Amino acid sequence: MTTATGTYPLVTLNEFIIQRQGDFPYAKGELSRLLHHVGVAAKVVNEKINKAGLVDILGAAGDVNVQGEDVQKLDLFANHHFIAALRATSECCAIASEEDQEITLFDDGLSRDAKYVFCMDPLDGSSNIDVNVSVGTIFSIYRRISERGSPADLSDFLQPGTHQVAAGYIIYGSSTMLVYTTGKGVNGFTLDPSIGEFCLSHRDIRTPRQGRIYSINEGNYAHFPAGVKQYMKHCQVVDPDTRRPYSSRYIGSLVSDFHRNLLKGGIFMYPPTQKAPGGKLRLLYECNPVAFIAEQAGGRASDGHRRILDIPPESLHQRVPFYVGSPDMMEDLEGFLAQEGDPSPA
Ligand code: P6P
Repeated sequence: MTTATGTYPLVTLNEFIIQRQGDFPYAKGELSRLLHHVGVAAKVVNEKINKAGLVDILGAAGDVNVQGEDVQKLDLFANHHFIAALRATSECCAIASEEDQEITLFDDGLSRDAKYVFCMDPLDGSSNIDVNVSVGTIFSIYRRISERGSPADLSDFLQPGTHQVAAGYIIYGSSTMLVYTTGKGVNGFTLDPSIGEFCLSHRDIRTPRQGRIYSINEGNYAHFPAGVKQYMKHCQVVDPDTRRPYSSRYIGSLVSDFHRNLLKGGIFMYPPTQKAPGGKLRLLYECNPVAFIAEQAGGRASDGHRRILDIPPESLHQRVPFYVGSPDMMEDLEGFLAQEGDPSPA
């Protein structure tokens, strides 16, 4: 049988999770169940996002739709459904979300004793939905460090990115994909709407060492550190031997910009700017999960001076400068940042 994704034997997300459970001899299936429910929530959110353009029919956020339901902003809708799906697993004891100032505790019986905590940006780039630009969900999973059976606390979330047990994103684009890692490589699954399953479409993703794409919001150029400005000029030099000038590609949706560069090779940069002197992107649920995936695919991620995964978080919604992509391009950038004795935060 042939479906939209290909012919049998299709490997669905659930089949893959079960197959790879062997990677963790001591695993009892808790992480597998968590990942399965992430896939379920992703399908629910995907269905809603695909209809987002039908505001006239569905109503805009704040309206009451024809069923008499309050129409939620899609990022609140996504937040609600991912929290509900994770609560249902009883495998997670708390969630940190970009949408909520404080952590959400799951303190009912089984969940209170669960060994994982979950960080997420439920719908990153949601301002792009109105103009039909792809958006994404980004997530990161840690083992709790607080005592099981007691309520989770901030210490469970303020762990360095190296402690992540899994990380991933869903990109709601021309097709909907779920890309994740558990530290044994990166695999991508494309949602096949004809069977309602995420099917393995990108096995063991490896990012090219060198790419020809640089992604940055050039509108902030005046406030970039000198080393970033030098690197941008480096990208724009005409030098056929090094296949420069590179191409500038910037969607303004982290998951979309990162996913394209991951597959094709490239570098994404969000330096300090006048509006965001400490960087704009969030360490816990944007930079750490993306950095984990990048490194697992052979790429690198830093704040310009430190490996992202090594940064000890100080607060739940902490922002950092973020540079991520092909290792050779990251090395070139960091050379310029070092040359300039760049003053951006160490
Ligand atoms: P700017 C979207 O709002 C987001 O958080 C990321 O998805 C994206 O990479 C970045 O902000 C874009 O920021 O300032 O260039 O619009």
